[in-house]
Amino acid sequence: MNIEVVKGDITAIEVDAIVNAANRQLAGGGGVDGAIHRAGGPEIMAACREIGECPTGEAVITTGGKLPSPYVIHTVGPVWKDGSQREDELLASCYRQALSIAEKNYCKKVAFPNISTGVYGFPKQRAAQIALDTVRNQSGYVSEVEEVIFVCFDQENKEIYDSLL
Ligand code: AR6
Repeated sequence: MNIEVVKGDITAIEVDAIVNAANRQLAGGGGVDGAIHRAGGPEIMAACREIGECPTGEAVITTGGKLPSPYVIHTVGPVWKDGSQREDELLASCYRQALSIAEKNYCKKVAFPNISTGVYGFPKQRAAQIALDTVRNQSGYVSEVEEVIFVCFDQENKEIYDSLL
């Protein structure tokens, strides 16, 4: 599996599936979630309403609506408290579950945002290490997924990912 890091807006990227950092209600919100729903149009929200909710650490898939990528995989990251609330495990689960859904839908290229590192307050360095370790560990189990792109929106995350890679 090829792993790449870019800086930019995930809604502008053309892959098979982009991942959304959603909330459990799949209700839309700010950050990357807001950007994805704005750019993809109402079809994505309609599909989310049909699904209902998504527990923390799990993932669901919808159309990408008007986005350049045909699918959005919505995953719900943990809210950071103090590290003792299974935050690491739940964040790793987001990456694992999203990759597993990508695999089932024959997605070759998947783009991830830096889940939980915005409003949900997960420490960025710690989140990046978990993201990279989890994706690398899963690469042996997902044969359809050939490329994972980490799309960093802020410079700090981009520098962290570059240094870890
Ligand atoms: N493309 C890529 N990354 C982005 C973009 C974008 N267009 N916009 C922001 N980011 P956040 P969370 C980065 O807050 O912490 C929402 O309201 C951002 O810089 O979007 O998982 C949901 O509805 C940060 O590094 O998600 C939930 O309620 C990363 O995306 C809640 O926020 C994640 O920040 C989820 O919080």
